[in-house]
Order: sequence, then structure tokens, then C-alpha cells
Amino acid sequence: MNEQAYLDLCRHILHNGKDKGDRTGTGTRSVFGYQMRFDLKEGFPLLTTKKVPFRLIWSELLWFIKGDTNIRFLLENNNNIWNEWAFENWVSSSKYDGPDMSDFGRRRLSDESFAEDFEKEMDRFKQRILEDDDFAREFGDLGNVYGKQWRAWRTSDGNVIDQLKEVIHSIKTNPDSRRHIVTAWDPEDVPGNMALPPCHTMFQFYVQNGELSCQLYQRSGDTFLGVPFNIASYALLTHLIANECGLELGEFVHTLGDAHLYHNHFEQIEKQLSRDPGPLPELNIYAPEKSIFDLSIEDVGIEGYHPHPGIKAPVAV
Ligand code: UFP
Repeated sequence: MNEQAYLDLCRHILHNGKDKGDRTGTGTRSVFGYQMRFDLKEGFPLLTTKKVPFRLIWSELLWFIKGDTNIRFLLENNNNIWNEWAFENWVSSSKYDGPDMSDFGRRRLSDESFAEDFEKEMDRFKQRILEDDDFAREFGDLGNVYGKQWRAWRTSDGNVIDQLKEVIHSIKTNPDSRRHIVTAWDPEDVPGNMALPPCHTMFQFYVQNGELSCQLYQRSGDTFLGVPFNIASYALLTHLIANECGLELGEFVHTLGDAHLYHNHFEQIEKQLSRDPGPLPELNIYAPEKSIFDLSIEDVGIEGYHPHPGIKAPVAV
């Protein structure tokens, strides 16, 4: 069963991982190099041992596919997962006129009155992004994030490459090719210019017997909080590309570099591991005739998802 691959990874890290310091100072238990395989014909790999919010995964993926890098689209879809990156640009700019928000990621966790100020400022920021076009253009845009790398990679001669369109074209016209690759890792950008260098560094497609498979190389995986999202996101991308190319579903192969569990997620993962997985949901593309580039939020959904309740855990920043 597909979900077992994820649960096995968690157990493997707990029992065989080594404790290791990390950028955030939280401390992790980690292994280097691990691979999971998900047969997409067996169901959509959205975990059932805890609730994973599909609508956030889908709206973020659609945002990447559209090549959008402005959080306004996410906010319009009630998706707050990238807010803090844009907020950081706003509160550190010379135009920012509110209370000091420096180091807000850490301070909001340790200082309650600061956390209230932060929430207020964040709400004000979100409202302005939604209502003020100029403000959104200036402070809602995250620059070099996945949408840009996938759809408008800048070349040294000033052109752009639409990697997603090109890979779809190459899958359609030369399915046996071993070069169906999209990369997000740009050594020119890393590490100086980026707040969060891409975690999903590159992915490759593979066609065999009319089936489309996808493999992701993820350099760093927060196994409790991030990886369940990443699995579902790339499984969904594989569904969409298979539909676009008229192919059946193969596997999603997830290869991780530094696969870690943060020390403050151990209790949560033990709780999750004590639960029995249920049947996986089905993914539905309600508008299969539409091009991947014309999809809207309501064109995709999941059915038959009956997970155990969600489990909260602090995000390492
Ligand atoms: N992380 C994920 N998946 C993602 C993402 C981030 O697991 O899609 F964007 C986690 C991995 C790591 C942290 O714990 O976020 C990034 O930190 P670093 O850049 O130091 O690897």
C-alpha cells in the first residue's frame, strides 16, 4: 500500500537516523538519500493517517503551473503558505511604516504581545495585497520561485525558457527520451539571492508502455510537515501531465537528499505512526479536455478522502 512507503520512511529516520544540527537551530534526526515509490494507479497518495489539506496543495501547484510568482493569487484562494516570504520583503523595505517586525518568525513564537502585533500587521498586509494593485506588484511578488523557474527561466542572453511547456512537448513527441527534465536549482541564484533555495530541485518524466512516471529529487525534506505536501503535489502534477499527454498513470518516485524529522515533531509522528492507514482517495480532473495551462481551481478535486484528524506541529523557520 502506497502510504506505507511514507510511514516506513518516518520509522526509518526515527530508528536509523543520526542526530544532526541544522540551519534553524531546532535539531533534527536525519538520513541522507532515501527513495519512496507510489503507484499512482493504486489511488492518489494523500495521507490518510493525518488530514493533509488538498486545496492548499492544488492552489499552490496551479500557481506554479501558471508561472505566477505573486502571492495575490494564493490569497484569493485562501492559501497563506507563502505569505511570510512576501511579508519579509515588505517589513524590511523603506516604505514600511508599522511597528518593528524584524526576526518576526522567531519572535512570534516566544513573545505573545509581539505575536498579536504580527497578526495585525500580517492581516493589514494581506488586505493591501488583495485591494491595491500597485502594492501587490511591488510587495506581493516573490521573484525567483518555482513559477518563474518552471515557466520563465532566464537565460544568460536575456531570453526565457518555458521548461514546463518544453517538457510536455518532448513527452508528446519523443516519449522515449531520457531528457524530460525540469530544474529549479539555479547556481547563479543560490545561495546569495534567495530566502529559500528550492527544495524540489529537479524532476524527470519517464514514459513506458503508455504510462507516465515522474521522479523528484528533493534536496531537503521536513518529513513530518513538508514531505506529505510534496508527495501529493508531484503526484498531482503527474496526473495533470499524463492527462495533457494522453498517457496512463505510472509511478511517482520520490528521492530525498537530507530526509529529516525535527526533534519537536517526534511526539506527533509517533501519534501518526500509531494510526492505521485507510483507503486512498481518488483524484478527479473534472475538465480533462482543458489544457493544463487553462485549468482553474474548480477543475480538479479529490473524492473519497476520509483521513484521521490533522496533527499540529511547529514549523522550523
Ligand atoms: N521543506 C520541505 N518541503 C518543501 C519546502 C521546505 O520539506 O517543499 F519548501 C523543508 C525542508 C527543510 C526546510 O526542513 O523546509 C528548508 O530548510 P533548508 O533550506 O535549510 O533545507
